[in-house]
Amino acid sequence: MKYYITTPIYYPSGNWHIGHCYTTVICDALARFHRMQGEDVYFLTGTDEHGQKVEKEAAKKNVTPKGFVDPLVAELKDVWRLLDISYDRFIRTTDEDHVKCVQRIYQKLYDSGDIYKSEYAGYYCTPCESMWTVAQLKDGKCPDCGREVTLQKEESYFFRLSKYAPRILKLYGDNPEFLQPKSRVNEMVNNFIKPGLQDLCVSRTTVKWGVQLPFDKKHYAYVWIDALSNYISALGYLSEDDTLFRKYWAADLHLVGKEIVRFHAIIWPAILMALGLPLPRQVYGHGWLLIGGDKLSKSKQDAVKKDLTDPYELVKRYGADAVRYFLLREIPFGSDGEYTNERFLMRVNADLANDFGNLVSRTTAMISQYFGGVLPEQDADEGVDKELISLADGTFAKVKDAMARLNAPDALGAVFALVARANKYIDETAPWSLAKDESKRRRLGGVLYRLAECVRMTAVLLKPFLTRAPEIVLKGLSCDESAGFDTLTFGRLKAGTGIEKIAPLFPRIDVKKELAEVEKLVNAKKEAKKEEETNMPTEITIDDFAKVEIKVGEVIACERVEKSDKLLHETVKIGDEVRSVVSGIAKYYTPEEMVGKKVLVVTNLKPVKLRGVLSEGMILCAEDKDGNLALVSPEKPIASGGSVR
Ligand code: ME8
Repeated sequence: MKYYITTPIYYPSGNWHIGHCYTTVICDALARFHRMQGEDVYFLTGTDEHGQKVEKEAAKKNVTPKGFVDPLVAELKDVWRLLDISYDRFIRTTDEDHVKCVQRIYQKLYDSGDIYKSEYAGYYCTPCESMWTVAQLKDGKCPDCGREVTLQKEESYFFRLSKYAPRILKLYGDNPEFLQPKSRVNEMVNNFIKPGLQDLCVSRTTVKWGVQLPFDKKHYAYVWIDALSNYISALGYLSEDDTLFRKYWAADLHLVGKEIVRFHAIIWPAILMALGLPLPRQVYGHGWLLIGGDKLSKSKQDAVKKDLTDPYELVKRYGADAVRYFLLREIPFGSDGEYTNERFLMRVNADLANDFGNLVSRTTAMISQYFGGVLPEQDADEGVDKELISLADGTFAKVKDAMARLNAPDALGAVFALVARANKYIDETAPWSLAKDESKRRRLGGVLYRLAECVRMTAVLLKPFLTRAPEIVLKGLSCDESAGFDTLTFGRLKAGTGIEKIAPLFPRIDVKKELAEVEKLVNAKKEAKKEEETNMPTEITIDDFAKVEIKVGEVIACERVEKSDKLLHETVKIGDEVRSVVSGIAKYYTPEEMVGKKVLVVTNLKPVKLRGVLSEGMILCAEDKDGNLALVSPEKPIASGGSVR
């Protein structure tokens, strides 16, 4: 069986935060789970790089859009590497095969009449890359993010979205699995479909950082059509080699944040219908990580004072398993969840360091202490043993059921119920007391055998969720680290197996102390960033620069300004005009040296009087950090009055 799962493709925004990791970590756990079930999994993620936002940011930084996004994409890949994200392809919308595919999709839709030419007037939200009608605006601002929108009018191509409204409604009705959780269906129907779906503007002439339309080179693809197409372009749809497409399409799951359900549950199925392709089995709109009640976002992140949101730092301090575990366990699936470092640390401490870590280290330490690191034999089961064994045997079914509902918190809840039961079993059986009585040695062996089995089964069950600890545990139990779900029956460990004493897997964190340290770190980082920003030259646009008028002048007379040891008074000929200019260069040039020099003069400064002398311009000089000063002059002879560009 195949399983095709996708994350949304990320805007290369930089400032990556823990909220960004949410969708991808869940997808990774699902991909790993299905692989372990023996399915043929294809897991896709990537970046959404075109559009006005990138075009503008790159222009501000004076780099090409590609030059702007490349380092941000490299950073994101690094985050995924740190979190052990096991994607099969990382697609970039700037990849050549993707661009070609988008062009072919447009051509196909144009040829079939689903794309037509008309004129667009609407309100555009650049950060969201979304177009809105006036009726959709909220207090004149973007209804999604509340920011300013700009009125845009242009000749555009449109996709016949309205035509597909009845089929989309029927899709929701006939197939409740298509869009989950259920509440999102009502949202789509009431907010978007019922008020009337408009045809969608799918081209731009003003934004050039995008995919050029094959049938009209003035036009570039609307970023959302470009972006959504990644789910099929990555598989080679409409390419010379579409083997992957034939094998994996349709997607089994598009997991997305709830704010982009609209694109995935209305526009995307309509495009697929128009292309005559099968529809994804499911679109799931998950909730958000909140901070102080709001969605954790790039802009919000700058206001965070206490909490560490940077995935690099979090992985560096607590490890990939801890970050993955928190994301998978703490946020109720389908809802929003508040993120704080305190919640993070409490969760990791309680479940990983205390419950799981303790079970592993106590069990292996006792086998090492009482049996020299050799697994004893299981004795006849008593009532308390039977209860533990039946829980261990039944846990996989619960995990499987939860994962079928995509519910990692429930799946982990089931695994940790087994961990808790095994810890309780240690207290109930008190192996340290059994060890004191030689006649109970067989019973002691049986107890430790059962505990070792629980540890082994827990490690296998945790493999889709954690990527480091299960391997260490399985190695310590002399088990094959690639052990799959088929090993999840109690009693598979052989007596006589060598068992290593496993060191604590997760350090226990002193939460109070750690929170104080984290707060210091967050503030130090903020200060460093602020300093970097204030040291950066303020950026101006080319239009700002164009406001400054600079001309070539010739100094025809010069004298010292009375009672000043700094100022010289020059008479400068600029073309046909003669101007009086005062400059603070008396320490560097004598009046005699100045006469006859060609200089550059800022000519549109407001005139001022300095020491009573009129100054109608400014002579440009260069100054180094040692305080040397030199006039700036044209490098070749050039007539006075010439302008500087
Ligand atoms: O939307 N909590 O990209 P994106 C949970 N390029 N999830 C969060 C989050 C938070 N605080 N912040 C972000 C885009 N995410 C488009 C997608 S797909 C054809 C185009 C999640 O970089 C967000 O919900 O804004 C989404 O699933 C993912 O990060 C990428 O968001």
